[in-house]
Amino acid sequence: MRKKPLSLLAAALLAGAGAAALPVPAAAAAQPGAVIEVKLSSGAGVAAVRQVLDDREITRMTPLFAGLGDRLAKLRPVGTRAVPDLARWHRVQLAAGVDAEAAARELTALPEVEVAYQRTEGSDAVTPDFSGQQGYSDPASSSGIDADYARTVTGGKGANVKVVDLERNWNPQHEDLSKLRLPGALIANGTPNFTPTSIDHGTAVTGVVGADDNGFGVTGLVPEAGLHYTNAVNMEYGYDLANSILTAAAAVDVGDVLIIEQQVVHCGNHAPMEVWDSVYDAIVTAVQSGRHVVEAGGNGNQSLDNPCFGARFPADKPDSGAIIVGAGSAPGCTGTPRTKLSFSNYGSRVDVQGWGECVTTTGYGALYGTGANDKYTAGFNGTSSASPIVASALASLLSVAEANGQTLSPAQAREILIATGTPQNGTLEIGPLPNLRTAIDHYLAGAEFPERVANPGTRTAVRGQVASLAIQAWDGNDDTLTYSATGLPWGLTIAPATGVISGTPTASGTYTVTVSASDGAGSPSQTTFTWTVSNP
Ligand SMILES: [Ca+2]
Ligand SMILES: [Ca+2]
Ligand SMILES: [Ca+2]
Repeated sequence: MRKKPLSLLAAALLAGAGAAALPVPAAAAAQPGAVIEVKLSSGAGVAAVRQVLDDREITRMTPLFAGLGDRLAKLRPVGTRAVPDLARWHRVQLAAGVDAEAAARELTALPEVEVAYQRTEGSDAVTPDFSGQQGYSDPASSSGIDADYARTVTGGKGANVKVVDLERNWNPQHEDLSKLRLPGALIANGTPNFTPTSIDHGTAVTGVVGADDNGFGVTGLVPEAGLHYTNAVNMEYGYDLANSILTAAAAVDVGDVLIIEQQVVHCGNHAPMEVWDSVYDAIVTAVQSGRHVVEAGGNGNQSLDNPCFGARFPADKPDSGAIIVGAGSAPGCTGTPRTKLSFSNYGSRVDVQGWGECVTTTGYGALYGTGANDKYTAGFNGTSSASPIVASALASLLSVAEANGQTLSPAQAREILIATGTPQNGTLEIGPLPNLRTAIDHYLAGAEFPERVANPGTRTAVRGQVASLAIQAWDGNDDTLTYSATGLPWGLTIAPATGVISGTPTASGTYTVTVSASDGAGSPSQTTFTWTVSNP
């Protein structure tokens, strides 16, 4: 840290007694008054100005164009049209405290004055404020996540959490993304190899989360959150997302948030990245260590309940713990708000939705842009635009909880967002839209949140052969859950404390099984599935 220079006053005192009288420090001088530009009437003299303003009110009065001197002569008119008489213009510097508006009005009223007005200053062409177009921040009644409300709650701007965006490229030089320029913003996975064509994508995602709250451009939903980015591609190994996840998770703390902004083709179209086994294991590792993972649901218009993805998504493995995000329609864009957009993946594994269209943020440039670093769009879309909206809602909730001395677990936070969200429209499942007002208010009030049990999908077993299935359920309070089941195949039982069904089926047939998980409050959560036991 640099030493603060001595003030003039202190320096003069140190020079010793007998030094010359101190000049008035600049800071103590009066603020300058306003400037009025006056154009006198033809033939009138400056004495007219003195009819309105006396010497105490005027600091200085000079001809406005006097400084040009002989150069004005070079601007000889070439036509016959009358030219302005520039000599009639004067610049009046008012003393501090003089009412410029009143002075200009009185001057204008004089017959000797043609026009008089207070000089205003022009400004650089700066980016307009587009925050009014960020409808996703609006209250739930307008199909937003109500970050507007969250900003009024201690911690609600995200100050207590970090958010890491995992993808291919960003523009850290963007005028509205100063946080990407902070030391440590890049959490590098190896030597980054940024994909040039992806620069707008990461710029748009990070803008939704953390664009500067500075009066121009856009404002991030959690503008006080730590904003970081991790490259999915590196010089050493090429595409390396699984390592990106673990690198980012290790660089942040328990209770922080990762966003996976990538998708991969599986079962014929785009799917969430966790269908890739190494990515799944990386996600599970991150979530089990208390990091929250938000994962784009993918733009494949596929049901994740399709058996191609396994009896349950993905590949019949347990729920990874990531929050999988679907893309819902935005109000005033293409359809009924909060319905599945045509391209969005859907199904029971999709937890919550965000706006998948008409998202105003940094990057691209169709809304505004004079150069590479001041581009904005009003049309960011896909599960790519939905995910940072959900991640921001999550970060805000987590940060409010931290402000109250509590670190929410990934399961707990996911359940709160689901339980308090604004229900979706339409029947193809993309989950509710987070509603921060309800989530935060209920959390702060110590509300009871429900448990939720996942459907394990259609099961098969063979008579006489050992079978096992772990039922998964979660609770917004992290309450201890008790499991029970009806309709199990003969020979199978469920462990009340763990939800593990096990045993050896003794009779073939098709069984309709209903499992329940209860947190002891209200009614239990139930799900029903078919279990077919075949003969060996
Ligand atoms: Ca801004
Ligand atoms: Ca509960
Ligand atoms: Ca319950």
